[in-house]
Amino acid sequence: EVVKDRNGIHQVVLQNSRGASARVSLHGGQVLSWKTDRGEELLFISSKAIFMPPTPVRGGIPICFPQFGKRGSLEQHGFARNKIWVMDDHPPPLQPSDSSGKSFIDLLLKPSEDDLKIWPHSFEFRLRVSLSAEGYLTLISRVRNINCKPFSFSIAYHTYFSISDISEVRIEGLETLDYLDNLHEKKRFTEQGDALTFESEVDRVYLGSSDMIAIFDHERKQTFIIQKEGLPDVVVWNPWEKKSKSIPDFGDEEYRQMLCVDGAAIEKPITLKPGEEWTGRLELSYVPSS
Ligand code: TA6
Repeated sequence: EVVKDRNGIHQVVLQNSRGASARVSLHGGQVLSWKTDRGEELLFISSKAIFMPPTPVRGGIPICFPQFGKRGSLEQHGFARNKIWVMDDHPPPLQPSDSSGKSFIDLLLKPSEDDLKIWPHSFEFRLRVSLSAEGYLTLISRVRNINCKPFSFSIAYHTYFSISDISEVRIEGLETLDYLDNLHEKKRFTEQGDALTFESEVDRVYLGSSDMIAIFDHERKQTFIIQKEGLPDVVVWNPWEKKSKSIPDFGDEEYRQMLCVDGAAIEKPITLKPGEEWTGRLELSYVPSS
């Protein structure tokens, strides 16, 4: 179902037979909502989010492409999340498992003449967002080099999970990994803990992670499971109180109700030769946990 938001931007609502739903905006190809069959919202959206292109909405799952972070002439986290995507009526076939029993939408982003001026690489970015019968959310990205010289990109699904309180959550699956710490000039450290818990601002890129990460929310008695392919790194970010107060579209205390854990490919950018295509898959699910 296609609806329009308050600024006339098209959003696509996906629904499964049990009443679970997801909402994807053509602005940025950004997932803005993912709800359980009981209508519980699983993603964080800031109460001060700005729904006015080209500003990316604070929350949901912005797609950082063609770069993560700030480097060179591209804006922070690249331009894909600031652009209007289009519905892709002729998506090349995916594996049957990517469609069977799922409600899905295919979106497409191609560079405009202006984009090519700041990032001179002809690409097609096809995004499939799907909701399974169990209510799991899958994002499949396919980036193709359209017969131009080889180019490299980094990518992150900047996922804002809604949590009960930051003191109640722990992440498992990042133990013993190296990470680049954005709070210490991106220096490399090694994770010592047996699970990641939060007492202050965290802004890290964990490197070479396994393909399954779990976020336990003790109060909600629920665990988010992140399963990924082609996305070797994991960004973990909570701005904490001081930083979130300096971000205009972040409410003062909201940092307690969110945690970004992003499937990403950052340390080793992906290089595509002419005609080559890269695929990255992210599946988000949730299970009751004791
Ligand atoms: O999550 C890592 C990070 O780069 C943080 O440093 C912070 O800047 C965050 O992304 C949000 O970036 P944004 O451009 O969406 O405000």
